[in-house]
Amino acid sequence: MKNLYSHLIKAVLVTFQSLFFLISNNSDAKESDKMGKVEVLSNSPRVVVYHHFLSDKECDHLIKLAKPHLKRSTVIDNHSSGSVVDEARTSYGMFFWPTLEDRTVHEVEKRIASITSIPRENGEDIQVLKYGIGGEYKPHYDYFDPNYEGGKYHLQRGGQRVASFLMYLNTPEEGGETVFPVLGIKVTARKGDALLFYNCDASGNVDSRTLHGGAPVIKGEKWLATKWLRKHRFQ
Ligand SMILES: O=C(O)CCC(=O)C(=O)O
Repeated sequence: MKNLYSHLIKAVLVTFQSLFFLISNNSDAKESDKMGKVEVLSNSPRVVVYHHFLSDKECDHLIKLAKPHLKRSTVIDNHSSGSVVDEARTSYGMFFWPTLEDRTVHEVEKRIASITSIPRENGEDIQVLKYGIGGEYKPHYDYFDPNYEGGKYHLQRGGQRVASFLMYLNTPEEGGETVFPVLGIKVTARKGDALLFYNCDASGNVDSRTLHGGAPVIKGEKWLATKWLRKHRFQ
C-alpha cells in the first residue's frame, strides 16, 4: 500500500513538472494564442486591424529597448538618396539593428511574417516611434515615387513597399489615431493592436487611396512600431 502511494505521488509530481515545463517553454504559443479579433476596415485597398497582436509585456519591452536610441524622425528626400527632417513628421524614432534585436524582436518579426505571408527578409528593420503632445505625421504615402531620384534609389533596395505593418505600443490618452483621409478611416491607437494595409494592388500598382497619417497627439504620448514590407528581399 505504501509503495502504491509513493508511486502515485511520483506520478502526480512528474505530471506537474511536465505541465510546468510545457507552459514555461511555450511562451511563443501563449502569446499568439491570445491574439484577438481581426477587423477588416477596407477590402480595397485591404486595411486590417489585428487586436492584441502584441502582449503588454512585448509592447513595454520594445519601448524599453528603443528608448535610449531615439532621434528626430526624418522623411525621404525626393531629390537624393538621403532623408531630411521635415515638419510633416514630428516624431522621434529609431530602427532596430541586428545586435540590438533580442528574442522578443525575433518573435515579433516571425509573427509579422506569418500573419502577412511576406518573408522576413523582405521587411525593413522594425522602427519604433515616439510622438509627444502635438506630435504627428501628416498624410503621406509609404510607397516610393519612381519619378523622383529619391524614389528611384529606394526602389533599388528591394522594390516597392507593398504593405505597411503598424503596431501600437501604448494607448495615448487622447489623439494619435492613424487616419486614411481618402478612405474615411480612423484607427484608434490601442496598446497591442496592429494595423496592416497594402500600398499596392495585386498587380503591384501603387494605390493612392492609401494616403494616411498619424493624427496629432492631444494628451499623453504615443509609441508605435512600424515595419515596411518590400516586394523583394530588402538590402
Ligand atoms: O503614426 C501613425 O499612426 C502613422 C505612422 C505612419 O504613417 C508611418 O510610419 O508611415
